[in-house]
Amino acid sequence: MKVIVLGGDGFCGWPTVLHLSARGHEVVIIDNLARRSADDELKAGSLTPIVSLPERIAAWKEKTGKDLVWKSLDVAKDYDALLDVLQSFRPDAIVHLAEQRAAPYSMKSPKHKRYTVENNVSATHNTLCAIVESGLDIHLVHMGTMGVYGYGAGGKTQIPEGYLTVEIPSLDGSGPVTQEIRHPTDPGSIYHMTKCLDQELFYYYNKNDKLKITDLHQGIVWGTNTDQTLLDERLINRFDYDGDYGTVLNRFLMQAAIGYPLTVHGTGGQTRAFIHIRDVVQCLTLALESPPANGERVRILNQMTETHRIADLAAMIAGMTGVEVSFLENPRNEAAQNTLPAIARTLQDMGLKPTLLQEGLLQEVMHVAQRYANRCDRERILCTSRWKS
Ligand code: USQ
Repeated sequence: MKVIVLGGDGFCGWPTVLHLSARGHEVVIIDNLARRSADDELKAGSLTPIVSLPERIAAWKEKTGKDLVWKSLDVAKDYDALLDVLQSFRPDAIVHLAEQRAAPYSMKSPKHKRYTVENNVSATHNTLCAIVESGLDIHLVHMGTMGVYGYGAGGKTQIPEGYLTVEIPSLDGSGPVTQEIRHPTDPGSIYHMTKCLDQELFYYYNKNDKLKITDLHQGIVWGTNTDQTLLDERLINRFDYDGDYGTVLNRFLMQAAIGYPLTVHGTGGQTRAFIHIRDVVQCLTLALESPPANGERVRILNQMTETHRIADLAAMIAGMTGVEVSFLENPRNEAAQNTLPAIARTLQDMGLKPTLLQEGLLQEVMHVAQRYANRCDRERILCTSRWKS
């Protein structure tokens, strides 16, 4: 299969590129290195030492003999160049990971809010528009988020995979009409809001232009490496631990590795969905290799393997490593506690074999967080981005 990976240099993108290439797919990376620019802006970098994208590509060629092509363009701005790549490469599928993906970064300032909305919404719309203009039969696989459903109290009903069956009173009083609608959205940050807006774009282009679209509602990713990124240190994936881009579990693992009290926001009663990076690449591949049928509505799959309360995660890591836990004032505007009963069956039915926390946590602390602990800048750990001034 010919696949374009938008955002192929990023945290989920790079291991996806390698996994697809290893499976024999022909891969073109489109990336403007925005994630690396954010490192420069924030004066924070990956805990793991990542080499430049051309060096990554050369290392992959050296190790496997396989070619990767990189096109440097901004999907949100360079529409004509994007269309040119589609028309010359003629992909069967596009994996869309070209969005600013950090909630705290999206909330830092008006400038960051506007950048996140402009970049994410335009990147998605340009991609959809270019697929239609190319006239090609391209399956779009998009990385969405479990955060579109919201993290209210929950508990009384289950979160479905995208669609809810509802009953609406009929006009003639002949009994309720049953209908399937998309689950209501309830974003908790500007970043999460952009993924809600993406859903409207997908709905329209699927309805009007019959585009084949899979929207993966992903949980919080943890872990660093996959079989391919472990082949050579130059192929290592990035590991974000800073207050803007680091996600909670990887942050806790790094904090444990350097003996920094675990930074639980509020009481830690927040329940969130999690998935290992190995499973991310499996899921994306499963979705790509079995596209929706022509004419099928937007396929929405929940991409997560387990749910945990933040305080429980902290207690688990503290128990494993002896590090202290500190409960900080929550910089976010979010429910102090919630449950998250979500269905995530389809990808497992399609063949996903999950890596669960119990199996992978200790390995991650030892092999990644401890190994590169000396690269950590303690000044970058705390979250400085606030949801309300
Ligand atoms: N949290 C802490 N301590 C920390 C960092 C975070 O207690 O040091 C808490 C947050 O307050 C929040 C939870 O942990 O309640 C999750 O925060 P996070 O930064 O790990 O994840 P989030 O901001 O929700 O976003 C991340 C990714 C995003 C992805 C999303 C999946 O950045 O790309 O879409 O996870 S989900 O949350 O399931 O929507």
